[in-house]
Amino acid sequence: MAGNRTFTMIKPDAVGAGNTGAITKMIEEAGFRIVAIKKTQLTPERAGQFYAVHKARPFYGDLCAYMSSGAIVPMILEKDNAVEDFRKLIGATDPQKAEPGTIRNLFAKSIEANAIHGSDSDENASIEGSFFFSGLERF
Ligand code: FUP
Repeated sequence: MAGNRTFTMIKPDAVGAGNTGAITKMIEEAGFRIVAIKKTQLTPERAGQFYAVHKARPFYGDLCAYMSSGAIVPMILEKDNAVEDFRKLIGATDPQKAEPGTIRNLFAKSIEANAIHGSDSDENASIEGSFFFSGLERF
């Protein structure tokens, strides 16, 4: 059965451009409840841990440098079918391929600076949420 929570973070390009409010509004208007939210910044080491799955990829070094270059806004979100519905709301990794009206289509600058992350499975949503937040049982 599909889970009802996913994890997201607004990335440094979108936070730096002042789009945190506009993106958060889109997320809430799409029916997601914000369970947890904060503003923080990753060190290159922490960014490397978060994206460890991509360690062997050619873009890994640049990605870690970029993801630690400015503030991010991680969130845990709740909605029926959260992971799949959120991936639809953000659109394809490459903003050139993202459907019109998706968050990446509207706000991303490039495939690297692509405005927002969305977990790709219930299991990763749980792992990634725990990377930034603890003590959420009461929410
Ligand atoms: P997504 O699940 O859509 O975030 O995409 P991936 O897990 O495939 O990639 C994670 C992040 O790596 C992307 F958000 C941006 C970065 N990336 C690149 O910088 N270049 C690429 O060619 C692919 C991904």
